[in-house]
Amino acid sequence: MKNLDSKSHVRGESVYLDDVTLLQGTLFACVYDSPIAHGKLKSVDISEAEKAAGVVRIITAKDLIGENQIGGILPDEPLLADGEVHFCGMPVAMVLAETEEQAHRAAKLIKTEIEPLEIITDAREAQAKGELISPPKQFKLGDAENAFKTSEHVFEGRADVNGQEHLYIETQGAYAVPIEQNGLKIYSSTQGPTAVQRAVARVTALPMNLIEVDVTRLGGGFGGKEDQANAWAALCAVGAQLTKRPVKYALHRMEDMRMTGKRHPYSADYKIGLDKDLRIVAYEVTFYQNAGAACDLSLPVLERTLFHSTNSYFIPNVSALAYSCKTNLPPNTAFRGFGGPQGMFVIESAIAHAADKLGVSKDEIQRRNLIRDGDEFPYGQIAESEAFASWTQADEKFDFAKLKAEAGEFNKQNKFIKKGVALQPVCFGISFTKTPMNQARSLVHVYTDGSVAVSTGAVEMGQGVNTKMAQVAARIFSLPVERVKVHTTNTLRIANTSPTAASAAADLNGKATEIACETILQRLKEVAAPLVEAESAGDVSFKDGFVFRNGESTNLDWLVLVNEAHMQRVSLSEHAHYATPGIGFDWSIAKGHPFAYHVYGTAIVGVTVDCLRGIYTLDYVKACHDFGSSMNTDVDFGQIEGGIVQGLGWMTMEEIFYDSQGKLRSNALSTYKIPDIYSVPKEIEILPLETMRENLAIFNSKAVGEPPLMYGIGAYFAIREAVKAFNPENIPAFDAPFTPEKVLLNLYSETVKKMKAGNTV
Ligand code: MTE
Ligand code: LUZ
Ligand code: MOS
Repeated sequence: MKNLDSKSHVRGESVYLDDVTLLQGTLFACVYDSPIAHGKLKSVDISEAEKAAGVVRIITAKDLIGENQIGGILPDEPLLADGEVHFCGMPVAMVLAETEEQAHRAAKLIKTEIEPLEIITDAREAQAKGELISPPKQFKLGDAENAFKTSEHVFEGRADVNGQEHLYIETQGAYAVPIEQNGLKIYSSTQGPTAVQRAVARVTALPMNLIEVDVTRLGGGFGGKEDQANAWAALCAVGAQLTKRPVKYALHRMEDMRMTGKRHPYSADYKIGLDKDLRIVAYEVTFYQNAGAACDLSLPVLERTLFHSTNSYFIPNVSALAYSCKTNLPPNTAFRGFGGPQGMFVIESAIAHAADKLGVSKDEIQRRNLIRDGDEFPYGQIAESEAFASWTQADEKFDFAKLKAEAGEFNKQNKFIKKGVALQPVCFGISFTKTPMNQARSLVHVYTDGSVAVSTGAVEMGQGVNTKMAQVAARIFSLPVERVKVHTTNTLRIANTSPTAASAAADLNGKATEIACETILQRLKEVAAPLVEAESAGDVSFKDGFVFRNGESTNLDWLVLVNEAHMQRVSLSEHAHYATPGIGFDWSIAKGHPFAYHVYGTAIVGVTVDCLRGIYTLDYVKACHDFGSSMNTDVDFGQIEGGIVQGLGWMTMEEIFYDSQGKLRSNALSTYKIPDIYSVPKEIEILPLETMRENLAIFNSKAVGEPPLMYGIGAYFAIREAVKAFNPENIPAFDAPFTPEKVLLNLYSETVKKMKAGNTV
């Protein structure tokens, strides 16, 4: 089963925001954003810009009819700066002009007077100064403090992990069109149509029922459009409201990189205690999350860092504390993994630290501590663990000992080229950690020609969710998938949607679609029963477009039956609702059962480091991954490969760099490098985990969007192994990404130290 979008993608026929036909009279927007990271906004001078060719209107905070506020979780994020600027790239004013070029030209003519205030870019500095988004959060299991006292080995250290630019191919953007009664129709490149609808309602003071948000598909979101599509839609909406003309804004790449938030950088202090059998008996960790200048999604991201702070390991005594630190950077946001990867990087660092000091291999400690059935996560949920199964099946298939021995042998033979190998287990919880978000709806129509139209709350962003939705309907109706069309995500058809996020879109919307289709099918069975002389609807079933009675085929086909139902005035439409059962979390005690299930897997990552130049190649990623039972192996393998490569990029070459003034220096594709076809692993091999366990996934097909990204963490530790193999005196600090520059400095860290001390070497 191919991704249904593949043909129209290749032909360039798929419709993205920029393909929406523009109406006559459309204006184009361009934002003037703050050149200063923190300061008092003394004045905004738009006089020159107003006179520029094609300019129709310039909008600042004071023009807004509604509230100047787009903060979804905390009201701390003005749409347009008012009185103060909090980060470089913060929108201050918006130019509306007849053409895009004119809007951009005029924006350059805006002048501001900003009285500088102290700029903080570092999370630890923010925490020390009391600049927090909200009070810290904590998870506790057992008694870590006491457990350290009796631990055989205790190690303490620090780990740092940088952010990541989403670099969706399609940049952020929106198109707002005025409709009747001062309403607005918004086309938005968003993962959260309802979030956009709410933000637009707030800044325009319109009721939500006058705002229609429509999403065709995204050229990638990766979390970057879970919340941060709101600003651009809100700006277009305000422009359309004030000018009564349609307004379009699609950001240029450098605007997008400069003005939008990214994955959160974290710094952490850890303390790990082991017994004589290498069992981790205690773990204490403090996270400093760099939230940027506003909350955005930082708090739920921080929570997921806590949820995944022990990754796939069972540790009986845990104390994890997390600070969301307010800095003068663009507000950081959701990014595939949602804080989980950062939490996992820190426990992996702690384990690597212990392994270094104890002279054992890191995977020995990893393996001995894998979580098992019945073990408790620090947040109270009891594991139904596939950690050990995925580890063993991966080992049987890929032979860890052999791969490690080969690398060791190679390293003996080669002085300046070294290989490194690392194992990376992953455990990721599926469900929004905020329980009420785990709901979805689906609207299914069967038309009288027998074709089927499906609308759900899921947004297609390349992950193939539309294909999966079509498969659900086709499977329940037993029709060819070509008879089903999945339509745009639209707030008039599906209201109050959760964003397409948390890897849960296929499960939540798929289950709603399943319910809607089953309901229609039940009605059809009741219509069919007398027609095929069945005793009851229960004796009727469907296969390949025909009605079956007690398992035997009849002449009654789908088309005739559908029309018969319509003649009998039986509804051929259904709007169904699904809410994940059995989940919940009590923040007052930080315990509960937040996840419908976990996804597990184990990867082995191999790299080769050129120890003269510091450059490396990623040789292979081999993983045993828990799909449950995949409903679309093409799509799911694509998700795994994409997730792995994105994780590798985060851990190796992608380096976001803000200077001390809070200016983004890695602000273009010339200075920010993501994996290309030459840098991806030569080999990615995925083995589906064999398991018969039931789960809450749609058709038992487990969520696949985010978990594979975390296999990428293995690359960091594989490179580290190679660096140590070159010179065992080099003990690299835990500081991701491991860029070639950092590798080089680490390979020669002793030399660098001597040079710094003024010695000749
Ligand atoms: N795959 C593609 N091609 N493009 C994307 O933007 N986003 C990822 C993942 N895979 C993304 C992707 C993220 S962050 C999430 S949460 C999931 O897809 C969301 O989709 P799902 O819930 O349908 O898995
Ligand atoms: N978004 C969100 C997410 O709002 N809550 C979550 O728990 C989550 N998890 C992963 C990715 N996005
Ligand atoms: Mo994904 S970070 O949940 O959009």
